[in-house]
Amino acid sequence: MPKYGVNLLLWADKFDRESVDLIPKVAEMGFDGVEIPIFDHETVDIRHTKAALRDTNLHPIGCAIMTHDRNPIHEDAAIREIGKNYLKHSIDVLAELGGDTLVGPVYSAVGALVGRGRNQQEWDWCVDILGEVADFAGQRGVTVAMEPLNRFETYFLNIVADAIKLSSAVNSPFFKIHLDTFHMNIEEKNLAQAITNAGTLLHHLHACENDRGTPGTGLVDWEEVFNALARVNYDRWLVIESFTPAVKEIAAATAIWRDIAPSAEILATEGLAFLKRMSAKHLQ
Ligand code: LER
Ligand code: MN
Repeated sequence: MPKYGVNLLLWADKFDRESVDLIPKVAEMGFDGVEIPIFDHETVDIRHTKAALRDTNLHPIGCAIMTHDRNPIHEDAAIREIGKNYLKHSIDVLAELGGDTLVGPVYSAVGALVGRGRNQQEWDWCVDILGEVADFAGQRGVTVAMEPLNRFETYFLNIVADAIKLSSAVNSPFFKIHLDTFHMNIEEKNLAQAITNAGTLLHHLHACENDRGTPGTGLVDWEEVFNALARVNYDRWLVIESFTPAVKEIAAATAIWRDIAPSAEILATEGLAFLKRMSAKHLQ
């Protein structure tokens, strides 16, 4: 059976001492794990986070984000190096918290669009850096799963077919694929086929509605999605990732301009109940 998580970006735009207090709340809602945005290592309070995870029995998943000044495909070698070191440091932080999965668009800065598609040089830089990062992760018992994003957030990786290519170029058992049904709904021709093609490379799933509202209330064909997850014997994380206008920085970065659910709590609890119902039906 899969495990269920929610990304803390639903309530907070950074992970600091204050957001550690969200961990018991997530546990009370019935989740098995919590996806922690490891955006700024300085703000992560390792000691309190470990204590909260231990007390609640929640499992941590790390979520990384690349920015303009830490970007594995930037033309400035110093910025590529900062991107690589940021990923390694995130892996260390996650391992210290007891986690084994680092997810997100680890290949390029989110929102960096350059008016063309990716080029071979960027691909080669990315393969080199992610290869080194995957080795580093493997030595610490961590797997990195890269997330294709829609065309408005990245030009580097939009579809599963390209994620499979990147995975085979990096060629590491510690480098896999993270899919997000919100992005897939924009980019893929067929969600079920894309999941089936990812197969055993699929390591993490953001189970998100087409409008990032409560899973099960929109256009995503969840019957098809869960049928495909069953076909590939998926038994890893199903994580709800959404954002609200109240969390201003993340809302701006993800273009959330209106309420897409009655509240963050309703989105999380009703979304979780829906995912559990779908799993019970399809994933035995
Ligand atoms: C952003 O659109 C997203 O899906 C996140 O998982 C990446 O930061
Ligand atoms: Mn996502």
